[in-house]
Amino acid sequence: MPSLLILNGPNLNLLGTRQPEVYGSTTLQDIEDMCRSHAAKTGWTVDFLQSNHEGALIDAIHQARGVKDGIIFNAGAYTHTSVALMDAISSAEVPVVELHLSNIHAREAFRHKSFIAPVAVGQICGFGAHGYILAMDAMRARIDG
Ligand code: CA2
Repeated sequence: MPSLLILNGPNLNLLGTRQPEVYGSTTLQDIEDMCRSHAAKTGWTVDFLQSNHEGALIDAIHQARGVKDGIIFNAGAYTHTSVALMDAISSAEVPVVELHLSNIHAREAFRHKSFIAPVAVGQICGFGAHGYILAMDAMRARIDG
């Protein structure tokens, strides 16, 4: 069974509790449940992790090396700032799909820049919580060839 890490960055633990007009009313727990149920249907083993700490996200990427078949990564605001996360992905040798709930390209200019995009296999954004399912299917298609 292919093994997937779904990794979520800073402030995503607040989903569904604030700014529903931007991020929707789905909580991160709802998203985890949705991903686990999709994984059970499609034959994935899934680990789901959220951290507000850049170093913890880097550690999770390092630990995925040689163990996980893919990572779906919503790096939150670190997307737009973190060379360290970009370097971690580059050295991990695990395919990463970059994921955002909102369409970062339709928002403030500072959100248009992604340090994750150049080292990701692709980017999904703007589809809200459903984006996680799209990302899982995209990763699966890539792994299955
Ligand atoms: O659209 C996305 O998924 C983002 O990664 C979300 C980040 C944002 O900085 C990125 O530009 C795009 C922000 C996550 C914060 O989530 C909150 C949820 C509820 C209340 C406050 C923040």
